[in-house]
Amino acid sequence: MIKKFLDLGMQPLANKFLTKKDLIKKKIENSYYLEVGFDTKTKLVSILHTISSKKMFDGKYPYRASMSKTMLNSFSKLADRINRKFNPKKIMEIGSNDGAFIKNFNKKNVIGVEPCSNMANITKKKGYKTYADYWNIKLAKKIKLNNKNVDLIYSANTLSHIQDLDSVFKSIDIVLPDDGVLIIEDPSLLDCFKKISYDQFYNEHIYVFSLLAISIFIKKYKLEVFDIERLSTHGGSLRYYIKRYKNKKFKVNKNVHDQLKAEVKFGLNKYKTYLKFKSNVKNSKKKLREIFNKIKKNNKTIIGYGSTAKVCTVLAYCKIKSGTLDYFLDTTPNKVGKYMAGSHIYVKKYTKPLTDEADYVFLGAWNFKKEIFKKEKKYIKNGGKFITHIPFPQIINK
Ligand code: JHZ
Repeated sequence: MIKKFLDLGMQPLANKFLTKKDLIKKKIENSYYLEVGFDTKTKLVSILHTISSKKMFDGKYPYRASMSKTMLNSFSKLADRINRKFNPKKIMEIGSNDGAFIKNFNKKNVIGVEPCSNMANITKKKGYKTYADYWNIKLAKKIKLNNKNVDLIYSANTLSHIQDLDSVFKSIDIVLPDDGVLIIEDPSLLDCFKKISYDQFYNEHIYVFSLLAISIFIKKYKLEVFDIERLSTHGGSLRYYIKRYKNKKFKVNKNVHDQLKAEVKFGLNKYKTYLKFKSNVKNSKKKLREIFNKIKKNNKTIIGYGSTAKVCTVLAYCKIKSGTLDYFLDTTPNKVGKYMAGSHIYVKKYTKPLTDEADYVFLGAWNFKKEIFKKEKKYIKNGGKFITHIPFPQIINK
């Protein structure tokens, strides 16, 4: 039974940036109700009203994983580990985006699957075989036919974006050989709850997974998690190493049991934990609004850093008016010069480390705090102040 626990109000499609022309023409922007529920039986946490993938993941998709050194490092480290541990013949990545992961491999040994044609074109141009399509049974059959030797499937920050998880795993079942390995990684529900990062919920993120839920779900496909890695990326992610039951090559690592224990100890299996999260989120909203209101009352300026999908949830849920922030800085070419969905805050190109652009900088990309603070150490040394809402709204300079 799915029990609702969070109501984040009406939300725009986070990655639908608007042009100046759109604003002049008063283009109608659709908004969608964002509510989140917990399935007491399957332990899956999902948003309750979903939007078709075609509306969200198209040829204008702006997000590029390569824009962050943190992500590039994480993918290159994983590529080394994969080669050392599994020595695969051929790797398939579901959701290859702009190639941040596959570029670590020889073109002959890796293929990508990416429905956003603009992203798929980037990897195609670099010579990587890329299927510009949604991950489904039809595509899986085609891939199996043409790439008999795929023995490792990887997918980062993608499976949480696909509503029909049965179709996802049926398709994986077609391609994965008996001794193959499946590695998936997505934001972790435990981290999300501990950090009160309610902004992990937006229309693209249909699920925020826990090991608890993944383990239950994959049982029907006779799959099991045999190893995990806790990652700091995207605000705290889990990387799941999965194999078929019949594959006896790998033993289930103790860290899998430890993570399950930690999730149960925190209460991810109980609805009351979800109600506590709801109350934490409400308090977070109140406090963030107070901080912004106080700063604006004192006639100080605020800009944003990182026009993330996540920050759209925050701005809409906390009802932060567009005039509160002068603009957002971002490095992503497809976002720069456009306006953010919902709030219509302008996205300005990041060209150099901060000096005295504003009195306060709101950390939209809070998940890259370490990388950003390293880049902006001079600004911080000179007294520059950041605002963050993670794990609770506050002004920080370290
Ligand atoms: P970032 C996207 O979410 C969407 P977002 C998607 N649904 C998902 O699951 C995750 O990614 C994986 C900018 N930036 O990664 C770049 C700077 O400008 O937190 C990005 O626009 N300077 C697929 O959008 C944004 O911040 C910097 O120094 O929430 C980061 O977006 C750095 C480090 C980033 O994902």
